[in-house]
Amino acid sequence: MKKLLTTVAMVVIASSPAGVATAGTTEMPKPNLFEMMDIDQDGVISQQEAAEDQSLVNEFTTVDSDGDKKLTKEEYEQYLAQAVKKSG
Ligand SMILES: [Ca+2]
Ligand SMILES: [Ca+2]
Repeated sequence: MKKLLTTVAMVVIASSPAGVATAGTTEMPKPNLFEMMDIDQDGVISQQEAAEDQSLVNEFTTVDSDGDKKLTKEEYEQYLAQAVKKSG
């Protein structure tokens, strides 16, 4: 009966949250992206931090709608929304 236990354990692992992530991702907001980009966690993305994302660098001035050379979460989310539209 040990074999059955092993099978059950494997099924449990397979259905853990890590496996769920691939299912049903039609329109998921990604709030963590901003935190990932904001390396020094000062609440804005500097041009240096934006260098992680080449397409963000290319559009930095466009995305930075108030022209302070920093992207707020709001500005970055607008960029993300546009990027989603483009990738269609
Ligand atoms: Ca920052
Ligand atoms: Ca700005």
